[in-house]
Amino acid sequence: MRRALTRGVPETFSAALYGKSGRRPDVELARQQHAEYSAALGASGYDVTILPGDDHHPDCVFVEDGAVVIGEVAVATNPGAESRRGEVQPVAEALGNDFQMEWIVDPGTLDGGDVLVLGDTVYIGISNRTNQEGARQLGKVAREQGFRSIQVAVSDVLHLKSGVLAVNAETVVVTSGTVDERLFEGARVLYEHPDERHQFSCLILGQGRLLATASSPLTVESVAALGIDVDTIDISEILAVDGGLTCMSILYERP
Ligand code: CIR
Repeated sequence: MRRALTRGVPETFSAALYGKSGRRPDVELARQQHAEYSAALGASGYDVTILPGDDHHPDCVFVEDGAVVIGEVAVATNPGAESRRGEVQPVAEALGNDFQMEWIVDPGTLDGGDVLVLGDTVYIGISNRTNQEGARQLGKVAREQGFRSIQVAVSDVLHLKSGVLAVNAETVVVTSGTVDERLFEGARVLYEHPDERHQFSCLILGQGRLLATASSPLTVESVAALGIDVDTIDISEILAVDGGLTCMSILYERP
């Protein structure tokens, strides 16, 4: 069965962290957009579990940052932002029903948004949130699960997946200047259209389908030209606080 873990938008979402190009989001609109997102996952055949939002953690909707599934294990993270550490436990408990759990521990820090799995490679971003020790701990788990791991320096954006996202098993879309795309050897590299910088985000839904941001039509056009079936969704309030489409869920498959 294909499962999706998501988490509701808390009342305090307008206090979510955001960087230099961000702004305070509208909570009601974010809730509508999150409901549409969860509905899109359900319509694609996922069994969706929505954990309740936690008003003490404005960023809790970004459930991807709390845990990473690699092979047969789920790794609970140690988020780089102190204010987000308390988000991890409920996510780990939910995944603990389906997976053996591992943990990233101090002095290692790691956010799930810094982890991109492509084929048998786990790319781990070194960012303001994920440090080398966190990447080392995750790399060890990845190797034990039969993957290789590669560290990627991330500039100008919050996470690795703010700068590079997979649109299928062999293609990535890169925001120029955020990562060294030569590290993705073997993958086809497309670029986010320069007029849509930091607007493109996507989530592979499986069965040849992709969910992508409505705010990046030119980039979506270049992805669709590869023969990928793309549905679009408006997530303006999520993008406002440096979120994207991968960050609102953890997708996995269990028998
Ligand atoms: C943060 O700054 O931590 C949140 N406002 C956004 C996190 C987005 N996470 C992700 O893309 N994996």
